[in-house]
Amino acid sequence: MTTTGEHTLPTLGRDVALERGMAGTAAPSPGILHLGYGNFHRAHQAVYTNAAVQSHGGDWGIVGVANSSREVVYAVESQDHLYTVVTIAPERTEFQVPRVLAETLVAAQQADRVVAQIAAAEIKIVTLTVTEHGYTFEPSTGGIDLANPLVQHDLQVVDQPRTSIGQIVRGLQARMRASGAPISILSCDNLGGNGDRTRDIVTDFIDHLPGDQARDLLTWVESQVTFPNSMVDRIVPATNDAHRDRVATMCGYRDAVPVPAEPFTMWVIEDRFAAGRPRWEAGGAIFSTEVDRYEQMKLRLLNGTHSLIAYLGALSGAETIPASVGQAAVADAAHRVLTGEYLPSVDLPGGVIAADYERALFGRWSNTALGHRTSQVGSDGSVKLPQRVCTPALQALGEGVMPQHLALSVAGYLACIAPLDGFDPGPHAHAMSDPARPALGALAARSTDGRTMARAVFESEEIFPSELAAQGDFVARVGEYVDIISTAGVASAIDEAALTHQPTTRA
Ligand code: CS2
Repeated sequence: MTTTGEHTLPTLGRDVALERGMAGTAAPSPGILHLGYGNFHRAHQAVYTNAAVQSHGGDWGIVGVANSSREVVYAVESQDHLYTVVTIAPERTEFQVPRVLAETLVAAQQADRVVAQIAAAEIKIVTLTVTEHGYTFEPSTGGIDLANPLVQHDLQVVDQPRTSIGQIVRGLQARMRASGAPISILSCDNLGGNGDRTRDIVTDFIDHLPGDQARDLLTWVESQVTFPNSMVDRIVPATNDAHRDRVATMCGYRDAVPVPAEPFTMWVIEDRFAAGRPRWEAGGAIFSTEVDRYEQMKLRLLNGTHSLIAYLGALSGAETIPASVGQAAVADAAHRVLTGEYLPSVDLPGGVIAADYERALFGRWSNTALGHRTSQVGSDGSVKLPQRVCTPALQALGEGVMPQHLALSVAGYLACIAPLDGFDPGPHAHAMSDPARPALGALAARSTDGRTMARAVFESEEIFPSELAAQGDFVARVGEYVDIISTAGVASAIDEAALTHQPTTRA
């Protein structure tokens, strides 16, 4: 019991659920293991799985595996595996309690249990939201990152794998030896061709296993494991006290870990499941053979433009995405990058009309009630931006057009994460986390101006692939924008991009 103001509120759990007449409070037996148990999964896949189980039944309970943080896991455990999804539209808020979480684990402490669960025949699908850098891949080859010490650990040591890919492979190895039952690995991260990419990283990891471990395992994986591609979409901010208070006030119970989310939600999946799947259609999932088109559209038009809005916003003092896109100049830059530089590189799925999709995106980004922070979208740019920017930039450059706003996006990122000496990008940029911060900071400290710094960043090939580094004019333009941002301010850089903007034509 917790006391808020005059009221003593119960904490969410089985008793509260029963009292409120929530049908079937017990989760079904586990059929899915999810790696990366965080807010996105809890407001997306868990909600679809809940809808599937509520309307069609099935043993599709979820084993939620957090990577290293115990915080959410402890909280949901103490709430009988229940939590609230708070759907926030500007004009209304809705609450839902999914009942599909069967068990929770923390990989950093229970990796053997994770492996054992992946090996267990009742688990039929392993799903992942481990974010881009959780795939431990080497950007230039797309294969496993052999320079990563955790990967090396997992290749050499069988027990307690420390990377998600290591846990999957050790789980598959044990499964092959135990039942040999087929299974699917379903990536739900914002990576182009996420299923194919996961398969390539997994098989490359297996290839590098010492001794003769690879041979039988590769053949078994090829015949018994599928890696469907999927496109996931729902804006899910981080939880804060305002969300907890809203649940307390509106629902009459305390939930330490509610998940805020926008009303829009979309999941497009390739229907290639080796051992069955929940009827996710019940939650609105679309099974399609055009997943690649949906992915490309979402990754570039939504995520790519989102990055620009985040960096320009943070640099102009905007704490949230709606505050950023509420500035006319940022909205104009976002329209230009979306229609002029991203859209020409996208093959839209059948039936999608670009103008409608764009209008819907601006509506979603303008959801002020959601409070999605620029620092959240701007975090991890070193692994997000290459997925978003490279192909469209190379396409435009191939046609002799300088993609001004793609260069501005990269410059905005560099100015936020690795500011030149004497430039303060402000609190929202400081709040962005990025694994490349130390390395980029060192490059910035050695650079006298933006052009030198951009050259050093691209030459290092730590973030962007060599094809883009070879585009000298693009690299120089990124550097010029860094200089304009650092000396004249972000508003001048936005003006400069608008003045020089030339849309790419369709290839
Ligand atoms: C965002 C995404 O943080 C980011 O990079 O662009 O998390 C975005 O909100 C989701 O992909 C929406 O589906």
